[in-house]
Amino acid sequence: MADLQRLEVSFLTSAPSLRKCPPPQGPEVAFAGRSNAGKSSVLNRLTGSRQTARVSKTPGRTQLLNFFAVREGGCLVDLPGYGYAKAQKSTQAAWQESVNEYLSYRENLVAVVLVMDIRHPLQPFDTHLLDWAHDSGIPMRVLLNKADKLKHGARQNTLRNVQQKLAGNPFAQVQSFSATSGLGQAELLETLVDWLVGQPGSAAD
Ligand SMILES: Nc1nc2c(ncn2[C@@H]2O[C@H](COP(=O)(O)OP(=O)(O)OP(=O)(O)O)[C@@H](O)[C@H]2O)c(=O)[nH]1
Ligand SMILES: [Mg+2]
Repeated sequence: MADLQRLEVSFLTSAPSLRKCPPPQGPEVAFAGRSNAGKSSVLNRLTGSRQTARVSKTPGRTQLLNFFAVREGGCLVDLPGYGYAKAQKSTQAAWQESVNEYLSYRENLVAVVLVMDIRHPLQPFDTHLLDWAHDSGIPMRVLLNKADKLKHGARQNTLRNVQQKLAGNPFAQVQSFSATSGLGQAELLETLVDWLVGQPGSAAD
């Protein structure tokens, strides 16, 4: 398990709301973040398949909560992006409501991967989610995704800045990532496996 290269997942179901989510089975890790930050691309990178989750150049691609069962145990959930301005206001409100509800009440949610574009870190939605995770004691891995878009120095500067800003939150860890190049993949995989398989009541017990 230590040198796992990718996660084997199978699509389970899509849900428009918390009520329609599948019955909890094992620990769940959700991928949250602003629209277009690369949540679905990160998932595809982790599974080694471009087909796991739908990716688009147009923000607002993921409009439902998409559940993927992980072979080793537990589930990954691709959430609709926050702040997609072009969606109809009513549609956007419905997605955000379903995401908020899911994050607040999903009983088997054990951790969140917060995906940000490294060029635009810590937008209002991100800090809101980080505050919520801090208050709820939910572990969070912050990904500075699209790191391939920055040179090494700029990447390191952003990483340091974000680390400093989150220094007071013991539940949040930050890392650089690139869904395109695979940078940071091994580090993230190790954490995910820990969350999914290292939990009481999961397949490893
Ligand atoms: N260069 C680069 N582009 C990326 C990376 N990750 C994602 N992208 C691109 O960013 C765009 C949005 O990616 P998605 O994975 O669909 O983003 P999302 O966060 O799932 O978006 P929503 O479903 O709208 O919330 C696509 O054009 C991706 O190819 C990355 O690490 N590097
Ligand atoms: Mg998506």
